[in-house]
Amino acid sequence: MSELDIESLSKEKRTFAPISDPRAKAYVPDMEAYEALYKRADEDPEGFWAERAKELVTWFSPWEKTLEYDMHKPEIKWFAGGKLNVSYNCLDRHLENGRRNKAAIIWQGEPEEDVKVYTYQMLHTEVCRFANVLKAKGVKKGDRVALYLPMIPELAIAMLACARIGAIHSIVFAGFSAVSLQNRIQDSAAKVVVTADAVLRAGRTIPLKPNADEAMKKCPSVDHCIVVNRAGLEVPMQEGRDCWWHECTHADGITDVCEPEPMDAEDILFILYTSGSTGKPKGVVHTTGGYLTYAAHTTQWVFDVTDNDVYWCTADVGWITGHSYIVYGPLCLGATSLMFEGVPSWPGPDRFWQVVEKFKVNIFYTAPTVVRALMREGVDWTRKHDISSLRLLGSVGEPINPEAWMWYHTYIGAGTKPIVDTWWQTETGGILISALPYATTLKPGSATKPLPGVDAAIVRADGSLAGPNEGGHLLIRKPWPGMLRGVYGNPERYKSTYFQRFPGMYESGDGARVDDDGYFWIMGRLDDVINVSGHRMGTAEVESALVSHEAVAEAAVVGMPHAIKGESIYAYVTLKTGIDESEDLRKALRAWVRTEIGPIATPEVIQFTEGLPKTRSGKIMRRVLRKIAAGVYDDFGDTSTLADPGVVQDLIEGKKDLTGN
Ligand code: 6R9
Repeated sequence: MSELDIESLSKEKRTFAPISDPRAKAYVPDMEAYEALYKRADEDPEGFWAERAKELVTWFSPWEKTLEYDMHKPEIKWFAGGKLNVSYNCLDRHLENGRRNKAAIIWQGEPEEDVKVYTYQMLHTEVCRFANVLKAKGVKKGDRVALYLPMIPELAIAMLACARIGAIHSIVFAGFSAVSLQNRIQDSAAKVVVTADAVLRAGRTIPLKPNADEAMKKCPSVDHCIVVNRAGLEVPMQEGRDCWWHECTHADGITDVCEPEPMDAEDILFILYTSGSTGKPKGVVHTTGGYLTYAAHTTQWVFDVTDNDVYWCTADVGWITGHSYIVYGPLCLGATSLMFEGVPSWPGPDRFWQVVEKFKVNIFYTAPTVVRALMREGVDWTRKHDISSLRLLGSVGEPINPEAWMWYHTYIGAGTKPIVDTWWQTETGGILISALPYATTLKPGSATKPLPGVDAAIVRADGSLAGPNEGGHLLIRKPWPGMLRGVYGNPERYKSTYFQRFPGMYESGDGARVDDDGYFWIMGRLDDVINVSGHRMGTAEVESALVSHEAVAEAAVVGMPHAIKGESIYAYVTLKTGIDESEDLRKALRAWVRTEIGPIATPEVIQFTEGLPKTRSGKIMRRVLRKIAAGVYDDFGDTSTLADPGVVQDLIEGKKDLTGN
């Protein structure tokens, strides 16, 4: 890795000092407090986490040992021997502590008039009922239950019902295909599938049950399928296997009384499949005590969620962000979590701000791709609504380029509200690197600093520590409670993916550098780094430069094979609405990147495109872009997770028009 060019790539110099907490209630009120907590957690991690676990979680019986670990093996145990139940912590205890009639979940369906509010008491009742249904279907502690549902309250209810009886949920995002669902059910040998007749999305009704039917044909482990009636569609129900949610929850003998199962801290809470750089998706395993502690802890410190807040995380519960920051973290704290079924662009690009205004949302957590999409539509849409209730903004999923950050800060945050750019992964269970809202000076595009208790380091390929501003592998050197405990059914892959290359440390797969102030700058997945004439460059940084041009809405950059340079830069660029493609603009953009970053970053090819191949969670499928850039038009691998598979053909046509092959 060449250190110099990475240093020269860091152009961003703006800083934003923290505002003081208007309510003077912040958990980490200033930088001094952060430093003290960081030191404390570093010197005595067991003491620090034991304190947090006792404060945030109600335990049926105490643990024997706070932490036992060997990151070489790897084997990690937090709070082993301690007994607790996640659903008890998210529900029952709030019935006694004054929150019984508080809104736990405010659900806004895609149609404006579809709103449901579940108080903690109401949610408790529904969870107990559904837990009893699962039991009646023969589900026992340790059995797997696949949840293939849209963003409806039943999804949260089913998760908590599994947790209540000790069943392991495996949520499969409803945008996944039948084959993807089938693979995931097979890998975990799920006994029960919970699904819905359809998904409502951008005004359309998309049947879902047929996918589940198709998948279940090849899943002998499945005995039962429970179907939520979301859209009133006619669906074929298989006698003996399928039943309607609204019928089985009110069948004879199903009561709303269900004792929570005492679970060991290290019993599995859930499996969530995530894609690696190669091969089939991995079933990331999270356990009970450490995960819950970590989700609640980070929700409290990073989002500063307090009792009176309306907190909205716009992720889908099908991803880890929804698990930790729509359901488990907020509900463990007794907060009010807004769950939204719709999309940001329908019926208009102001839908999010309309929802913020309607419920007076205080804390708002979304993804950079959303920010860029809304930025592209222009600021007038945000001005249609009173969004002054917002006091804290968050970002997750990919590096947020400084231009998008500035837009978010200026137009959504009124130039004053803190933005927490949170770096973490499915595997980490919760946020590892992030600003703390009232303590950290912000730098647009930097996730800032590791949270207390997170020992993050940047190392070179040979394992030695990288210096300031030198890009390298982002590793975590000590265990934290939320970390994954395995790859389901595949201990070998668990070890080889995360703990082998740098023995004794967790390898995130991301590249990053730390600047002179100790701020972390995530450069993206290491496989997204381009090597031009031996110069290594983060695709994110080139994209960021492109997007900072006034004509550009979005950009994706990949490496393409080059006879002399090894690799050169290929940029896919989406222009803002109303801007025309032209050769002059192409030249202007190349010049722009040259002046923003330097000649080595000049794109060899710029292809204008209407859209980029994005997964439904908003991640750009770079693998596909790399192939097209290289002129390889087949063998794209699994593209079933693309939101709009048609984009691929458009890109191929565009490439051929541009380069003639
Ligand atoms: C939570 C989540 C994980 C990957 C991760 C990294 C990227 C996430 C980021 C970020 C820069 C941030 N990523 N947050 N990159 N800044 N704030 O997204 O989990 O779906 O497993 O993705 O996303 O590359 O390695 P997951």
